[in-house]
Amino acid sequence: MATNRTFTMIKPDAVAEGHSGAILKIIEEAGFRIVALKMVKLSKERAGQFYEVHKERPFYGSLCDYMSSGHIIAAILEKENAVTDFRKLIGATNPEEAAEGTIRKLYAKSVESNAVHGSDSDENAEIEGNFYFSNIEKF
Ligand code: 3AN
Repeated sequence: MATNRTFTMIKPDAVAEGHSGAILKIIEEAGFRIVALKMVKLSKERAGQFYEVHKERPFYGSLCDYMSSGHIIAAILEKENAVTDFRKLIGATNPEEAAEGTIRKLYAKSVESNAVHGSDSDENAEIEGNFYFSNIEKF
């Protein structure tokens, strides 16, 4: 069953360069309601846990270094069709392939430093939300 929720992170370089406000504005203007939000700095180990599914991929070590290199903003978002609509709003993983007007087209620098994360399924949205927020049902 669709939960109408997704999970996002604004990644370290986008936060450090001061794009958080602009990115959150795009998200809200696209009709997403922010139901939980916090700024955190992950340890490399914690970043590794979040991206555990990618641990066999060649970019895993570099991804964990990058995601623990500075503060990130984690948020749970609500909207009908949240997962699918948010993936459309952020654009392709590789910014060179991201559609005009998408968050990654605007702010991503590379396939790794791609500005934002968006869950790829309802199931992962719940798992990822629970990674950062406890008792997410209450939000
Ligand atoms: P998405 O975030 O679009 O769902 P995934 O789940 O395939 O993409 O990858 C998770 C994260 O791993 C990406 N957001 C990106 O930061 C990094 N990543 C993915 N593919 C590569 C790659 N080929 N080289 C370096 N980093 C990558």
